Amino acid sequence: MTKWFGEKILGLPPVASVSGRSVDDLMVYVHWLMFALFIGWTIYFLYAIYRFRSSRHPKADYQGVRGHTSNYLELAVALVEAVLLIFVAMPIWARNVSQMPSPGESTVIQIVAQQFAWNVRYPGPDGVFGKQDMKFVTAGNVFGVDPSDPAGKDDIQLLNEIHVPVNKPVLIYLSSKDVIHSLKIIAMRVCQDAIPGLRIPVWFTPTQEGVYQINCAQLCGNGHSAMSGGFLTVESQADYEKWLKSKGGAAATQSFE
Ligand SMILES: [Cu+2]
Repeated sequence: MTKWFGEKILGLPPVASVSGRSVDDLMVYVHWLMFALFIGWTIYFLYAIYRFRSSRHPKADYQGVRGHTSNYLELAVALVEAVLLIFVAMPIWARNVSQMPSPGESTVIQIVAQQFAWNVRYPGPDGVFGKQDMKFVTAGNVFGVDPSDPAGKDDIQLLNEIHVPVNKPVLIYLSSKDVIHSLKIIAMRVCQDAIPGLRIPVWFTPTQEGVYQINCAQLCGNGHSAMSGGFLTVESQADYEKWLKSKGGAAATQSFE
């Protein structure tokens, strides 16, 4: 019922991650509450038009309402809102920030946003990211990779292109090179600000293969809309490995040396 309401009535976009369903559930609950309020207010509006019509009340009553029903109704609405916030919204958030998957069981990716693209970095075949330091950051080395660290030699750096295997947690370390951007992948129900100087972890577990658009959810400059040129491809483990291998070859030409 919740799923049907979300998809058919609210028109929520397809969800393709494990935690995405609970985000949709919350949106559906909030809309149910709003629907109940809409019905309630409409009934009250029509009742007030009829009850206080001018033929029955030629002179205004300056004292107004005397009962406490409206107070109780207000209180009931606030109570439902509190329940949604404390027992639905907060647990979703708590799960997302406190139950991060370990890097060992995840596809680990670094992303540095910039005006107006997404820099993506994989640890390469050895599974280890090369050392990074602010002092190495240049226009061509946005991740500040230490050129002397052998672990960084096979790292793969890409633009606007993320591939991940399906049904495995994806752990992204997100940052920004210039201004505040926001990594938004609607199908994964993920949205996280990318802030210069901070490395913020964000994670999701994709459940459906496909190609999903990435958006920037902060108005970051005049080319802001170009950041929707980023795509997330969710594929089988075999396809992912094949893709990674093909990029591994290309990585040599993108070496920072
Ligand atoms: Cu942006």
